[in-house]
Amino acid sequence: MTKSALQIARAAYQPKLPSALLNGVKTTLGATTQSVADQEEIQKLFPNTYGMPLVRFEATDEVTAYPAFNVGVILSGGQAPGGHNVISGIFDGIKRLNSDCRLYGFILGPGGLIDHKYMELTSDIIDEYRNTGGFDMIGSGRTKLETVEQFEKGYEILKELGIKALVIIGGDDSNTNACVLAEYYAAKNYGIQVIGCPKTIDGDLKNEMIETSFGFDTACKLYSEVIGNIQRDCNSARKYWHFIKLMGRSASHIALECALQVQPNICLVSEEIEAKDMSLDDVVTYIAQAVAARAVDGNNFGTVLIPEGLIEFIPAMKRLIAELNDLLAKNGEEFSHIKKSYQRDYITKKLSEENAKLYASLPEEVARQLTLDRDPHGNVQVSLIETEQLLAEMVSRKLTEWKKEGKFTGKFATQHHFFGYEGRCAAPSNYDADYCYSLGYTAAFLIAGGKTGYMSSVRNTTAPASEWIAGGVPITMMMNMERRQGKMKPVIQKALVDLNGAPFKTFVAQRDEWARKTDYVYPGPIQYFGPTQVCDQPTKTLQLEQAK
Ligand code: FBP
Repeated sequence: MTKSALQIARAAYQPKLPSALLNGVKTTLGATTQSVADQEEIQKLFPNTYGMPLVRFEATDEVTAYPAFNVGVILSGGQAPGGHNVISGIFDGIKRLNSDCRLYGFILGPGGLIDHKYMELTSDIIDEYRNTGGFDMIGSGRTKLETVEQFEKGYEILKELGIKALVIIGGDDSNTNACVLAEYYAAKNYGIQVIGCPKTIDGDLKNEMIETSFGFDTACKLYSEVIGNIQRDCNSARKYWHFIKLMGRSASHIALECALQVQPNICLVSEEIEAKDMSLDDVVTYIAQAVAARAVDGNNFGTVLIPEGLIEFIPAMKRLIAELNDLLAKNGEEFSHIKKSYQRDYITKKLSEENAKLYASLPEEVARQLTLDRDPHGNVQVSLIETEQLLAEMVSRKLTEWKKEGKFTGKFATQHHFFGYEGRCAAPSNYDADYCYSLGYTAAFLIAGGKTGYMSSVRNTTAPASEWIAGGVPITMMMNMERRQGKMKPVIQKALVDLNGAPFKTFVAQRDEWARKTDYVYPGPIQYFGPTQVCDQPTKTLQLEQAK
């Protein structure tokens, strides 16, 4: 495999570890825990893994000898920078406990466990992937581990390979499934532990004990670099408004973090739009007003950051999408035979008055996307809707009207961008390289300590790595009951942007100034070598959240 110069140099980087994990490690148990809500129901569903204590690892002079054991690892869901370092952390951690320990990777996500597709991860394989981005060492997948048949198929191969513990590296849903699996194996007395690791660029798997999900840091830094470059271009040419959609599924953490890093003219935050019950027209008017105000100063350019999940958070759009889902579920067959040019008319006639009006106001292409792009469950795939284009077109229409009324005197030309996939497999920043390696290492100690149903937790990460706090959090502690596909289910509570939190408040305090002035910041590319204030800074979100 041909390697870039950076890849070669970066392979030698030794990720930093909390000092508690460097020599002898002692386990301290904290108080017993409760789920964040619905305690009685969650306790009933998880009789073996509910209420367990918090675990904290501390340094000791005594070094314990452990018998050899085997571990399995799965990468689940979307890629996030640092996944390979979690695996190398597990590998180095278990080898330090006993050099005869073995690590097996299941191929292409949870599906590999069910289909018995795996490979042993030996030191030569691990060394190839240290500090690299991507999940290509073993691949990832989105198969959900949720049925007894799947658990039993998994057990067959785990038993065959003599695996004592399985580490599932995933987001909120994958870690929920990890906990269900832990409970199942515990109830069956199979002697197999399950440990979770918090992964997702979306940043929405966090709580009191999990400061951040890995990958968020690198992905946001990469997007901020590119947005910064666009801002410089935009401030040089002074002729375009750039509409930039950012990945992140429902939560707006990525958009907000990028805004804090680059100081754009506008950043929409879906959670705020929902809380204020804003309509699509309100959002469009808000942007158009900023464009018109800058035009008065002669600035016919700017940047607008848009979170991927925005559409779902506009209450009126949510209602329209729900009605469209039902309508197409009922009339899908008939609809598919209607000529393209009549399809919009057909839908409009069948919709309720309020939704018909909104649907009619949408640009042609977006209206088409809302009716055609559906997932296997019959839902509109909102991530495929070109929100950046939708908003740009609607703002343009509004400004044309305002021009006639004399309310807008400037020019309005647009460019659109979507940043997502290019950030998910970037080489992990020092923060993610260290954090992920520490998460993996911590998982190894949780396994050695016989823990199951825990998520690996590394906290205090705004301090130097030596002061990071490593331990484990019972996954049931993060759960509540939510309606999923018509049924109440125990799930890890998703963390959306907290409108009372420091990151959002900091943004709000400055956004009006950013909107009117040109106060761009150009963060530049992620630095892997150099002074710590350039290379090791965590995200602004984390710094603001952790500032005491
Ligand atoms: P995870 O939640 O599994 O980490 O995935 C994150 C994500 O990148 C979202 O931001 C995005 O909406 C989604 O994956 C895209 O999914 P896919 O990779 O299937 O296109």
